[in-house]
Amino acid sequence: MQTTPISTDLIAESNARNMAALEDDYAALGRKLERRGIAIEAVTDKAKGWEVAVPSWGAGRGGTRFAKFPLAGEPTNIHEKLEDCAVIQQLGRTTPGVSPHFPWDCVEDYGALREEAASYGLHFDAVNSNTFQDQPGQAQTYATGSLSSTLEATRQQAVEHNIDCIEIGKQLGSSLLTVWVGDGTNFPGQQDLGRSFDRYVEAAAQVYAALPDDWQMMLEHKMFEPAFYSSVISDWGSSLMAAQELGDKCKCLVDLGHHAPNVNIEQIVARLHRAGKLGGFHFNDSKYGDDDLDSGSINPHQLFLVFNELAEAEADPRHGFDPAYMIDQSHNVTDPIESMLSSAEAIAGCHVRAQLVDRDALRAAQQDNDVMLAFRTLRAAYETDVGPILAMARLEQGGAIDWLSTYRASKYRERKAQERKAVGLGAGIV
Ligand code: AFD
Ligand code: MN
Ligand code: MN
Repeated sequence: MQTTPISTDLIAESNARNMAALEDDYAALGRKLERRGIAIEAVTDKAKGWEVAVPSWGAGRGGTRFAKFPLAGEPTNIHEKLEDCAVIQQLGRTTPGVSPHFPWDCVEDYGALREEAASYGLHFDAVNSNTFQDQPGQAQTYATGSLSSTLEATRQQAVEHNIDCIEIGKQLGSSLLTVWVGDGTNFPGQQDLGRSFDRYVEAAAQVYAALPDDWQMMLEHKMFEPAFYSSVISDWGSSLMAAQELGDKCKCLVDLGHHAPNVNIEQIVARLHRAGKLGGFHFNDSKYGDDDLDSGSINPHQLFLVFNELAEAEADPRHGFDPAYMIDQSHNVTDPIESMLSSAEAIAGCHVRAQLVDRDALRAAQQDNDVMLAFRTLRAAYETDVGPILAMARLEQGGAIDWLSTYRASKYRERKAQERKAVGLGAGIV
């Protein structure tokens, strides 16, 4: 018997009110797609099989370097975060995976935590290590680096923490480790740019050596922040070099916000796929830097273009195709449950639109250098409103057609505000 934080009767009542309109819209879209030779049911089935993991840290209110504004009823520990993730999955039906972060989500008994997640119909996705922040009682500081530190003891501490994360992940049923380090410099001359990369690769190799056979490790690059002059794994080139040196079980993770504005991220996706090193994604959106805004809220077209490359990669797997999809964003002013439902829908929508691209026509137009036809072929898919497909996929899997009004009608957050202890004020991104 699964635990359902939102009343299934409430979902059913809400769906009953929205059913006729959805059936009407779905039938109209079905006829439109049929004219293009596409069977809507096949697309809906594809939508139903698609998943994106949510980050445990995304369940709480995030903040900026200046402030955090807590939300009454926001989760204060991994158990409450799981409950909120269960709400997201119950209503949206695309997010059964939760990506935990350590030591933020440390508990005594990981076997019990895994069962707790399963009781909600959830499982654990990639485990994330944290060597970008010092913890109380920690022997060495990461102030001047972790895996790339000039200090042997600091590197060793960072390696051991990553290995601990693998051990926890095994108990949670995960098979992926994501490594993002804040290592870098704020001053020219502060560190040797070549040797810091050498040290990173050498230390990361010790983590790699601890990976079980069926595990993968993903390196997450980021151009800047917390270091503002240089970062050790600053870009996909550095990430790819390190992943290639480390071995087959190491791949690159693309966080959409970790690039300079206007960088052609979809091309990076195509390049990493070509190299057999496309490990996965952290979805979010940005306008200026690593803003961690909600996926698809600023530049939905870019998100679509990324998914177009993914659909292309899936059709032509080369070395294989199995990227890990995750959300990684910071919700500063919204209810994180609403933001993640909205984001998961935006991401799934781009996945579905990419399925609608007439790939044979696109390739033929590309081959013929028919620029306008190639562009319009892609654009036809982007401009298709796939909302009815997403809503039908939710409905058929027990979710809510209109997740926002259903969630608000449930008064979930108001109830949690009565039950949960208040979180403190303070600043900090996460
Ligand atoms: C960071 C990085 C990385 C990290 C997370 C923690 O994107 O994924 O684990 O956010 O908040 O900006
Ligand atoms: Mn990230
Ligand atoms: Mn980030």
